[in-house]
Parts: sequence; C-alpha cells; structure tokens
Amino acid sequence: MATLESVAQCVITGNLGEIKGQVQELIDAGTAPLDIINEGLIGGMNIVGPRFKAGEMFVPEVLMAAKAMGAGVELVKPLLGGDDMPSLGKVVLGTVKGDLHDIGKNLVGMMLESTGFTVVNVGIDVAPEDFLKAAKDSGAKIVAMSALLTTTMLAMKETVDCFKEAGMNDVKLIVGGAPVSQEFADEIGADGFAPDAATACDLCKKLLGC
Ligand code: B1M
Repeated sequence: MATLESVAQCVITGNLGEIKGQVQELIDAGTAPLDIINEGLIGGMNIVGPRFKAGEMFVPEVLMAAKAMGAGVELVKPLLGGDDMPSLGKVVLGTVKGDLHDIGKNLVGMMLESTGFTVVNVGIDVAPEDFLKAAKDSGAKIVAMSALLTTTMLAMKETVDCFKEAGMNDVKLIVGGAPVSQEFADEIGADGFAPDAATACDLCKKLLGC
C-alpha cells in the first residue's frame, strides 16, 4: 500500500518505475495533493540533498531522484490551483558566457525546483546582458551563475558589474562550479558561493529568508 513515506522512498531511490503508481494510489485514496508534494516528494528530496552533500550519493543517483520526483510532481500538479503550487521564489540560472558545460548547472536547477523554487533556466553561454534581461523579465531576486572553466569565471565578474551598473542591487548574485570558490565570489563582489547543488538550495533559502 502506498504511503507518503513510500513515495519519499521512491524519490530517494530514484524509482521511476514505481513512483507514478504510488502517487496515483495516494491521489485515489484522497490524500491532499499538497501533502503528497511536501511530505512525500519534497520529503524524499530533503533526504537526497544532504546525502549528496555528504558524498553518500552520486550524480547519477541524484539525477534519477530528480527524475522520479518530476514524474510524481507531474501527476499532482493538475490537482493544484496555480496559486497553491508552493514556490519559495524565482531563481534565474545559467552557465556564463563562453562556457558550454551544463550538467552541474542542470543538477542545481533540478534540486532548486525540487526544493520549491521556480527556476528560470536561461541555458549555457549566457551573456551578462541576458542574465540582466532574464532577471528583469522574471522579477527573480536571485541569479545563479555556473562556470566550469577558469577562463569563463571572468564572465561572472562581468555579470556582477553589469547588474551593478544597471542599479539592480536588490538581486542577489550567486556563483558556483568546479573552479569557483568563496574567495573568488568575495573578490568579484558576488552575494554568495555554493560548492554543490544541495548547498545552492540552502544558500537561496538563506538569501530569501525562507
Ligand atoms: Co569540459 N572541461 N571542456 N567538457 N569537462 C572540464 C571542466 C575540465 C576540468 C576537464 C579537464 O581538463 N580536466 C576542463 C577545464 C579546465 C579549467 O579550465 N580548469 C575542461 C575543458 C578544458 C573543456 C574544453 C575547453 C575542452 C576542449 O574543447 N579543449 C571544452 C570547453 C567548451 C566550452 O565550454 N566552451 C570542454 C567541453 C566539454 C564537453 C562539451 C565535452 C562536456 C560538457 C557537456 C555538458 O556539460 N553538457 C565536458 C565535460 C563533461 C567535462 C567534465 C569531464 C565533467 C564536468 C561535469 O559535468 N561534472 C570536466 C572534468 C571534471 O570535472 N571531472 C570538464 C559533473 C557536474 C555534476 O559537476 O559541473 O562541477 P559540476 O557541478 C557541481 C558543482 O560544481 C556545483 O553543483 C554541481 C553539483 O554538485 N555547481 C554549482 C555547478 N554550477 C553551479 C552553480 C551554482 C552553484 C553550484 O550557482 C550558485
């Protein structure tokens, strides 16, 4: 019999084969859609994040967990009024100009969505002006940048400068990616650094006071 705990377990183990049946069973039994999301699906992802951070889970497993979570969310979403779908806030996410690496960035996006943020994924090779436009258009209060090359880290500083010049000081700019460090973030005037996807979620929550 499906329970909120067994749905959480399907997320943790990335069990794409079973999660839809389990979520449907809960829906048919009259379980509140928000409970399925908060206690079942997000509940599972709340276990995955810290395990990934602690090195107890690896990238493929986290991707499977995020996929399973997505499959569950798809079933529950139509049952929620648009306004009921909980969102902690909007985050613009992209890989900086000149950089085509997107595996880590997408992982951060999936984890942010799983945590409850609305993610505006602007893709790869994103110029500073395009980050700025996306933040203005979406009203996001956080812009998260990813860079995997030492050479493209410089585009992070260009983006920070671009926001400063535009007077967009209420938008928090955060950075991450293998060559990036807290020291570098401080040096370029970014508002935060996250070494991994789980920490990126914690950082966004902290910056928005969630
Ligand atoms: Co490239 N590549 N690559 N590559 N590539 C690296 C990064 C490199 C370290 C390999 C090496 O030489 N050892 C090296 C960079 C050297 C350097 O500058 N220090 C390198 C190079 C040189 C290049 C090319 C220049 C190679 C060439 O063409 N001569 C070229 C550049 C293309 C370009 O971008 N303009 C290139 C191309 C490619 C591929 C296209 C083949 C492919 C990318 C495919 C894709 O992304 N769709 C690729 C890959 C796969 C890699 C490696 C092997 C793996 C990267 C990865 O996906 N890691 C990488 C070597 C390595 O890291 N072992 C390498 C897994 C991913 C989950 O981790 O992205 O670090 P990561 O994300 C983590 C955290 O960093 C953090 O959270 C994630 C999850 O925990 N995080 C954030 C990431 N973004 C964040 C944003 C945040 C917060 C946290 O916002 C706040």
